[in-house]
Amino acid sequence: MTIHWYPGHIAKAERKLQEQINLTDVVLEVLDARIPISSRYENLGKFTADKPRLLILNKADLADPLQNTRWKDYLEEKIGQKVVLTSASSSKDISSIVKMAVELGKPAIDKVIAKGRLPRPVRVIVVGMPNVGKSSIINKLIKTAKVKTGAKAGVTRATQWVRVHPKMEILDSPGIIPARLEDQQRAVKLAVVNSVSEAAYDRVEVAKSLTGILFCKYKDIFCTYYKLEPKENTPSIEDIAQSRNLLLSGSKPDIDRAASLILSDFRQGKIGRITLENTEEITD
Ligand SMILES: Nc1nc2c(ncn2[C@@H]2O[C@H](COP(=O)(O)OP(=O)(O)OP(=O)(O)O)[C@@H](O)[C@H]2O)c(=O)[nH]1
Ligand SMILES: [Mg+2]
Repeated sequence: MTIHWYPGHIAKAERKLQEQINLTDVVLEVLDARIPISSRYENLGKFTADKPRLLILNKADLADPLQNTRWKDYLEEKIGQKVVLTSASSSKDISSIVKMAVELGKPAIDKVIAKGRLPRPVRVIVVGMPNVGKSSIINKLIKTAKVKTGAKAGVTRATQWVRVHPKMEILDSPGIIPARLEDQQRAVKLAVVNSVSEAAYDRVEVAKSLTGILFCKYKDIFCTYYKLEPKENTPSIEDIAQSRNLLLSGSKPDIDRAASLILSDFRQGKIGRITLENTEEITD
């Protein structure tokens, strides 16, 4: 299968990302909790240099709770990065993001003070692959600030910086990391979570791959949801079309509709809370 990618766009997006990161003290790196390996941008360090980073595993509400804990522990213990699990449905994790970011940015502010200048708020940017939830996180941060500061909302917007806390400002523009798609298995997972434009892949192929992963990792949940007999081999898209009564004339299974259904069921969390990658799969 081929999922296409566009090197020209990537070069341009990376230049913009670098410009934005240069303006900040702390980088909030957002991953999709369902694919913490594939949604990670391995070259981010090249752009952030030695700037502190805070990892956010977003869409935690759609991911497997057990895996969420494992991933958080793994990343904190083995890689030594601070991790916060977040989800759109909850605002309580926002205060811990602010607290940690302010802490991580303290050395940068100390430098400002050492130069004899007045202290300023820590400057933060949110960075991540398409669709991981960057705008949602920014909006939640801004909304929290609006609630807190009441009538002062909007005052700090002038220079693209939004003050979300007396000690923290956020760049009101997410750094989008283009999906590099040389690795097709990774490309499939990015397509599954909607990080890749729909025009770039074949839905039936991606649905087949997703079915394979779900059958391997979450056999019972998967088979129960689609009312399939748990057989030895991965069920086909045709099996799912039959089971869901998605038929064309002459009772032929409608594999296009079945593929779309599987993808949308997964994306909406209907099949269950699922994580497609576990810590043992880390290779580097
Ligand atoms: N279930 C769930 N959905 C989320 C969460 N965060 C974001 N979403 C949804 O995911 C979709 C993408 O969210 P955005 O905040 O637009 O993502 P983004 O990273 O800004 O996307 P781009 O700007 O395209 O790169 C939206 O439909 C959100 O409602 C979450 O934690 N849980
Ligand atoms: Mg966005």
